[in-house]
Amino acid sequence: MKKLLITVAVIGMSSAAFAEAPDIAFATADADSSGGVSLAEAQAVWSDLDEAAFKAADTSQDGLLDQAEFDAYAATQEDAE
Ligand SMILES: [Ca+2]
Repeated sequence: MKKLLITVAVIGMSSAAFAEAPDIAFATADADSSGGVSLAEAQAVWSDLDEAAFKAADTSQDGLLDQAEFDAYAATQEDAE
C-alpha cells in the first residue's frame, strides 16, 4: 500500500512538472498586444530564430504569427530540446 502511494505521488509530481514546463505564452511574446507576433517579437523569445524560419512558421504569410502559428512553432522548438 505504501508503495502504491509513492507511485501515485511520483506520477502526480511528474504531471505537475509537465504542466509547468517552460511554455512560452503567445500573450507574453506579443509584447505590443497587436494580436500577432512579429519577427522582432519572435526573436525576443527565440534568439536563434532567423527570417527564413519565421516565414516558414508564418503559414498565412501575413508577416505575423497568430496564436495557432505561434503554438505550432513553439511545439517544434520544444520537440527539438
Ligand atoms: Ca500569420
